[in-house]
Amino acid sequence: MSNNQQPPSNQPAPIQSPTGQAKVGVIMGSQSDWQTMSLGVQLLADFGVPFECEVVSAHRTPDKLFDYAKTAKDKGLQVIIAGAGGAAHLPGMCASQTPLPVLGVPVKSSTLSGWDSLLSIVQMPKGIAVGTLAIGTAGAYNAGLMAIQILALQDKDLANKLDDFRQKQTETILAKPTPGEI
Ligand code: RP5
Repeated sequence: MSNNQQPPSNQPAPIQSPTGQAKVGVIMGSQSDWQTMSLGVQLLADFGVPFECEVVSAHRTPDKLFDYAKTAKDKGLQVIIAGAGGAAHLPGMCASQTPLPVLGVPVKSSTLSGWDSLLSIVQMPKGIAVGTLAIGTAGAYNAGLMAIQILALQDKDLANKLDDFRQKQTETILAKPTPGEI
């Protein structure tokens, strides 16, 4: 949220993490990113993946970002999802301070429709990696999905849930092959 602004009336409520040690850390540059980022967080909750979620700004709270990234692995996180818009340096700077995989979500900005966010996040220099997702809500959702896929490599129950998820998704599409059918 920008200074002196109220949160949007359609701002989603905070999402409760499933109990247990947080495995995914979700950070975003502003309260205003929550509208987008909540889609991925909801997916984590739906899959029963414990997460933690926090506003951390690369530019406005740089010390907090460095502290977050440097301590993330030791406190048990396995994947970080970082969403930001505009001059979106959060994912890259986070990746520079942690060995954990960082998934970057370019939030759709009002001025440049997220092109600024996308290019800021995707053009990482060789040697520090950020896995960049699509602009906006699809990217946020898929960041949650990709985090689940990473965790599922070591978690059979989660892998089974993913198989079910994909099967149901396929069936949903196959069930209505006629364009325009509700
Ligand atoms: C970025 O600036 C944030 O990630 C957000 O997408 C954008 C605008 O932030 P606010 O002005 O809404 O706080 O740092």
